Amino acid sequence: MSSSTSRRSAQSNRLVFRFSVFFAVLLIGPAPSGWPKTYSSDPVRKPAVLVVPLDSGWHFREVSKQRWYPATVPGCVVTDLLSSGLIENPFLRDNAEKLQWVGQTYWIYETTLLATPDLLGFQKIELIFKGLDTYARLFLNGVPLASTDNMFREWRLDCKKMLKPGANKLEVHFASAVNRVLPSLRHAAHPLPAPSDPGEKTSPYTRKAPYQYGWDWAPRLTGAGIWKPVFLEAWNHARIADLQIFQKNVQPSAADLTVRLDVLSTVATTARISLRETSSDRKVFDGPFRLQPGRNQVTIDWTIPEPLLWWPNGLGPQPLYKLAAQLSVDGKILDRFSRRIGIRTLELRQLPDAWGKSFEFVVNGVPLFAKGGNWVPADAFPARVTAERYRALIHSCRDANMNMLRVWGGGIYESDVFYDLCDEMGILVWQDFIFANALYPASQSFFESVRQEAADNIKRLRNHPSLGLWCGNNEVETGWFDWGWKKRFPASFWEDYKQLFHDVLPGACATWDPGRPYWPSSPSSNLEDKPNAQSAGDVHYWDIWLDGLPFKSYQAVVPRFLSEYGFQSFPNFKTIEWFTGSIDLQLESPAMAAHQKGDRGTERIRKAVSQIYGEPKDFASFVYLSQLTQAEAIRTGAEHLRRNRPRAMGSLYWQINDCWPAISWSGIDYFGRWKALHYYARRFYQDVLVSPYEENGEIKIAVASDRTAPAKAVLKAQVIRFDGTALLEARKQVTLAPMKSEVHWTLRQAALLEGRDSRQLLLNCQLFLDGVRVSSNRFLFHDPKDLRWPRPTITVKTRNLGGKLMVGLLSNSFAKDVELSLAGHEGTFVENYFDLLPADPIEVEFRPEGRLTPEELRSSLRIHSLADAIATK
Ligand code: BMA
Repeated sequence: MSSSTSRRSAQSNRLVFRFSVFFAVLLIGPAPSGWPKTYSSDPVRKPAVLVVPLDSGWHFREVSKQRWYPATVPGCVVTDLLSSGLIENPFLRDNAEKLQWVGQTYWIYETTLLATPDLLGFQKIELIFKGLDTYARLFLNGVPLASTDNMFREWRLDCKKMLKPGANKLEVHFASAVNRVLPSLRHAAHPLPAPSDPGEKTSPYTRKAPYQYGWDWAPRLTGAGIWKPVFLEAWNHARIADLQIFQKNVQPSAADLTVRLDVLSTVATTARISLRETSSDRKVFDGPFRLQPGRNQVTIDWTIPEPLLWWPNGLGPQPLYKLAAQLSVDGKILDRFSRRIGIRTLELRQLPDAWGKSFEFVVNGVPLFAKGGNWVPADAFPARVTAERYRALIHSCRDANMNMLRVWGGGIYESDVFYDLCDEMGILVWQDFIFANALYPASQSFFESVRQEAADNIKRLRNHPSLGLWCGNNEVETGWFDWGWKKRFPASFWEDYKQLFHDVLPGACATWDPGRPYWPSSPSSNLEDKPNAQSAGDVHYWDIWLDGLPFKSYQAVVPRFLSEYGFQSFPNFKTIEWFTGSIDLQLESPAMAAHQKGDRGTERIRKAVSQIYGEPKDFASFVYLSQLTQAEAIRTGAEHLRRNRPRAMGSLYWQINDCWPAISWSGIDYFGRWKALHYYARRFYQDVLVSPYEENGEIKIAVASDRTAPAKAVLKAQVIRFDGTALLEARKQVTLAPMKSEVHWTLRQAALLEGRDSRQLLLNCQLFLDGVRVSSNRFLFHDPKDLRWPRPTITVKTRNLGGKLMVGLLSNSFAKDVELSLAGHEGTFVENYFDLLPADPIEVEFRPEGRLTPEELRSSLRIHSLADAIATK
């Protein structure tokens, strides 16, 4: 660093601070007596706050039975029953359907907590439940402590007076979420609609994850449980309750931030706050302030000179700053608290333009084409999703060149680790509030519960740079206008809707997270037009899946931002073998039917497969073709959207992942195995994409660029026979305009094919930057079922390349959708479901789980391509 730079930094580091109106700056007074002599079990994080995790010693029983069984906390009753061998695995065969009694039963969880003299010596002792699913009554030593009714809230309960020295009994009594609501539902004049709830439709009345009631890709397993951590927090005098960082002004020279601390105090005293940015180990602030009993707020200005900006994946790096706060009195540390942030500006830009009104996220002044998909909970039992599983899934999204995930409103507010990983990997999060496909009660108590739920989750998530948008709900506005609710229900229901999604929730956002965009529903145009208007707002487009339209029909729709579109497929064959137990491996078996929750799902897949590919040779071929069909559907949609940048500025397909092993719209199955779709996504989401398509008898070759700088490129187009003979070839120098899509070539199909057998031809398009092929794509002149497929011979070589296991492949004729798999080993191919052109070898890395030699890889490798799966002509 030059001396002038360091001087500049030093100057900006002379921080100006101001306290909020609640404070006066005073000198530090003498320490109050009675500070604990020894501090915390966790000296790094919470020096004077004693945190006692209550994750052990739990057992559970059915309310009407006497026998106890061990329980895991955090966890849930279904997984506890499974661990004790009391039920069969709900994910196998059709077991889930037989387990409905679990959700209709009342359960008791119990543990003993030990109150040591150390603990009891604290002034304040609070019992914290980070999440209870859902209707629970809590007892400490038999005395009622609280009752809960919202899975998404946190509960902090003062329990100091109720604790006795030694053993204390903590009980959690869970009611059945369904049965608790049923009696009142029987008398309702207008039971609330909930078309996606396959049961008694109690779900709108209960603040519990909607998908657990069953969805068109999820089993119905309503359960109950302590699904998030529970612990005691003991403290003296004061603690830091929260820390919020506002980014007021971000410029290349400096970022002006405000740090707001919430400090709870039981005493009037003078304390000292110090703030440090830990990655650069810089002091941000150190000074005294006066505490009053109750809630205190202090605001401190923080300037970061020449800030490193946080970018979404593909646009730049993801530097993070960590701010550590320390609260002390008379040199004794009372509490520590830290938060991580990324410096960036973010705007949801909606401006009138030639097509209506834009809908685009703008990060650090750069309009972002959102590339990603919809995220659903990664398990029917969310407590058992480990950090490793989250990491693998989000890493998979990053690897597929995604920059945005929509946390869909029928699931859960995700765990902290999810947002941490999104921060680290540059994935922006479109966060729905958890309301989906239903209308909701309008009582003041319901609104109050939602307000609390919003406060808890907004406060928990608001410092994450990945958090891009709060959205009121999934498809509730659509339900009102397009699913007949407007006709069926009193107009007052619409007023209730507006109160919740146009008042309560945006109000909560304005209070606790001003500055972050709020969007009332997905899809919506914010009531300026009907939901799903193509001129403004976001759209869910489902006609291709629901009406069986040809995939090309995507080209007739140009939304401003497509936040849902999808197509189902079967999961990886190994996954199917797992859930069926390899018994009855065929389309219509009971196990298979139990794992297909979509309306006529398999029928729709089968129809599309036969329209595009013809008849599969066998069941395994059908599974493979179902994945190609799905991948091709979404590829067609995604490429079309990208070709329409900047009119269309987002592609979030339905859906990224699964909550159990199933036939669904996911691109990654429950076990984390990538389907063909996810491999395709990696290609159709790369920052520069060549995309050939047909329109009115013309073949157009477009290039979409998400790069922020222009680039000179070479575009190469060839008409090739499947045996490798090149019939036509042309090259063109093109300039790729930044953040734009353009057609660079228009060819008349008839002229191109004249006198040739188009059933054995393909158009191969390649794009080179500085001599390197950055994108390639092919166009076929017919559906694959009508083509004349040769049977390719693929030569394989495996080797160890600097510690990486590589598979080299060369084909003697066009091999479409080459699928690599391994018998008897687990691992991931970095590329898969790709096309091999004759004389164009490729090398693919394989990342094994465990050790594997190149020879073992070679001998267990299975290679298939399209010609192996269909009857060739
Ligand atoms: C979308 C979603 C979900 C559903 C999916 C597939 O509209 O919002 O409700 O699972 O369709 O049908």
